[in-house]
Amino acid sequence: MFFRHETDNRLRVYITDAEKQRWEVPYNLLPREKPPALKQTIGRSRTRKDAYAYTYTLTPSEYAGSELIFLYTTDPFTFSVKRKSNGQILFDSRSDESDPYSDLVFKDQYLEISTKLPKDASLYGLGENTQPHGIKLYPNDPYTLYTTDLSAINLNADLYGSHPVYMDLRNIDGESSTHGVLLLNSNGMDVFYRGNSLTYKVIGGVLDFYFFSGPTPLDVVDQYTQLIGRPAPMPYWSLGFHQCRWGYHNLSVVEDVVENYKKAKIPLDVIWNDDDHMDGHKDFTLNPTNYPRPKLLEFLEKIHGQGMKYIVIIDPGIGVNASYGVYQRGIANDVFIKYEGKPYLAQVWPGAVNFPDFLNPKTVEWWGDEIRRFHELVPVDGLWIDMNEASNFCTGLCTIPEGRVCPNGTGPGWDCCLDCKNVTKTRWDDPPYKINASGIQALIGYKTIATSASHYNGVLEYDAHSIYGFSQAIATHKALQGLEGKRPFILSRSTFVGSGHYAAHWTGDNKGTWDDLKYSISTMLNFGIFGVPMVGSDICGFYPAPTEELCNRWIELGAFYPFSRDHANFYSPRQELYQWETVAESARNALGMRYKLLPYLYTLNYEAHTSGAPIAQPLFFTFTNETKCYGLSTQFLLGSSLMVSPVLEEKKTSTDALFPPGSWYNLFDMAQVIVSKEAHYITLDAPLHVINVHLYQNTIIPMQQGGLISKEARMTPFSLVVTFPMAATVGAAKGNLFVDDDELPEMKLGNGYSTYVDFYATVSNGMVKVWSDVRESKFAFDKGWIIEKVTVLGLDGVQGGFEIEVDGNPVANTSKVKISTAEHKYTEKLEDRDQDMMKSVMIEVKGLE
Ligand code: MIG
Repeated sequence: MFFRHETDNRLRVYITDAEKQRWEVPYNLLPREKPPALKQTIGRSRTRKDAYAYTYTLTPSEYAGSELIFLYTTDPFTFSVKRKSNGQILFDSRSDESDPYSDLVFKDQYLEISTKLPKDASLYGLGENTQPHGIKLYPNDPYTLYTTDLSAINLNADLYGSHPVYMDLRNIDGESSTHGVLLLNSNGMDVFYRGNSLTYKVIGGVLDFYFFSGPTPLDVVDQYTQLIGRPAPMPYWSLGFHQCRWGYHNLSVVEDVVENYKKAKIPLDVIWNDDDHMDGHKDFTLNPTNYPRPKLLEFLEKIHGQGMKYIVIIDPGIGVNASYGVYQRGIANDVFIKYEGKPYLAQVWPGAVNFPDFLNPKTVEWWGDEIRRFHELVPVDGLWIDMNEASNFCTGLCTIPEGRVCPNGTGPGWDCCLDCKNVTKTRWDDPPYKINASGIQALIGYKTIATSASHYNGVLEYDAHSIYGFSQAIATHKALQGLEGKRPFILSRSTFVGSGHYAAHWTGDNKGTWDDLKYSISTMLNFGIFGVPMVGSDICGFYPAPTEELCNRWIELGAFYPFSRDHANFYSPRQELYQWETVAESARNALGMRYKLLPYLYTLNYEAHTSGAPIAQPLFFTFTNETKCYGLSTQFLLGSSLMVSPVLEEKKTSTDALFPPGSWYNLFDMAQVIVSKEAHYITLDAPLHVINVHLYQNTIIPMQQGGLISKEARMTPFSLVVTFPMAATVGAAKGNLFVDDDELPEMKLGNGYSTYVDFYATVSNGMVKVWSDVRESKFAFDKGWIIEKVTVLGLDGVQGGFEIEVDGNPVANTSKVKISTAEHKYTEKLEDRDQDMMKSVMIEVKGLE
């Protein structure tokens, strides 16, 4: 056992076998401090047998950091973590008679440890998991972590990613504090949350705990991403809208889709190909008939000229095919995962495949070279890495029967067509403890790489399974960055602790149902906590076919996902947004707003990259003391103050939305305001084309005029929306803006290609002041970016006159400036403040420069 206060807010507790080296998440993939070699055993664990009989006396040793205190006993070994400032026990592995669960067990293939929890703690995290009960962990729901190609429609099961981290929010007498707990371990595990305790049952590795002291949720993600890697900077265009589907049979269809988006005047930045462009499903190839290269290049030149981008899929399985260059070079460089000394044979879309071993430096090099070659063939703007859990159509060991050709090139065929036999069951294939794999206690090698297969340096698939997609994302990121020196965009299905540093994520195969629409919010919010803030779900559902009404509601919500993409299955009918006139209208409305908000979203991306702050956040991130927000999973915030309240039910034209206390301004009309005295639900109108988005008081957000492509929207003049509490006579608001050259790999200040602005506004005595503090103004100045309009919401008593000052200049004296107060839309008297709805006083100052 080793512990260390690594920073003021981070405590590490590391428990391993003192005698034997054990598997750990590789330090080169997830850089962090190495613990010292442990020379002696300091504690022993008790056996289960005497759990009840043992009378516990605690005379712990105690070590205090600046906020987290570590306490332990040696016989038996137990530990606990205490918050210094309020004395709360945050983690407590001590057992007592009332709780028989909490024995520490440390065996070769089975580790178990528990913590007690106060009953009213709210926990979040532990994924990837579709959580029917919402973001807050639900007692006795299973949380199994093991990367699996299991569609997102499976509730409470081990989906594509593994994130053994949770956030624990506690509210005592109205005061809340939050901490985070990471068990850095890549082996399969079941986590049992019972409401008053939590137990980890892990099938290997070490118990490497990190505790983050918070005390706010934003502090926790800041501290967490400081350890695991800050979220990747995203290129500007990736915040635009994306269209994809499986089954764009040829290039003309793709061209047609792009054309139709233009015709329908629906914004579109990125067009995607699933595996339809490939030749026989083989990575890095083009189908010569359906996607002839010269035509594709022509198409790309055209859309690139307009500022649009193109992304294609790749799967990790490399087709075993003697005439396929990628495979030949892979074999020549010995890059594949092995079984009994030979490349492990599996089956995925191309038929027989081998899986690259991304833990092998040679593989990383080869992969980079293949991406470089492909990029010369097709100048893609990003890569989509799918099936990297890894997914295998067969279980066990495959052989290629003489003369058998697996169906390929003709669409889906999930069955294993090769001859597959069970592997000889070693303890790695059939471990003594069975996690709830695939939600059915399947063997852990079920439809994936045999867990007794081996990686570089003798590492077992058993241990490295859940970092496959993570290691692939790292290799892919390295390759893309090396290409043109541009900021990479990668979308990965499988993720692990640290994946957000390299990739975005979508929530996998969902269904076009109202339930799945709702679940998408919880999964998105969870990924923000996991440090993967660029996330979204397949808009309108992956399969089988959405209704028109559902697709309306989905684009209204999906327009506010950080990653906004419509994607559909091979067998689904076409579901591009222009396919229905009503959906097109909802899309123009919702995506129209998204494109006006792009500077705000991009600034949130910068904040995510510098502080881990999720782009989409649960309400409790801002309203930490409002217990009504703790389980809220039907609304969310973009940043800390823009609230999205979607319709999630069929045949509804209104929605009940929770409004934490304060003034909330409808962002679409800027006239309606909701003033909430205490957190309560309000029924909002939401006809088919309406999505409710409200801006909180004391905020300044930057907006632009929008457009059909982010590149154009980006060049339009800026405006600021400033909100004060409704009818405020005194108030202060702030906001910020980050702009840069988004093609640069790094997103930062100080490189000469970026500008950062803090905005401030105050109101007092009829005087409104708006000012900014600009860092590195040259970049924005050279671009000719100006703020031409400031809209101030929430002012009282304009009848009494007011003055406005922008950056120290009284604007009333400038002839260019038009101050419009004519549009005040309040109809009710301001004294009627108890009413939920009032019209706001609005001041617009136009013509600023
Ligand atoms: O076995 O590439 O989740 O988005 O369309 C299915 C085809 C493989 C699964 C992905 C989905 C994608 C599909 N892929």
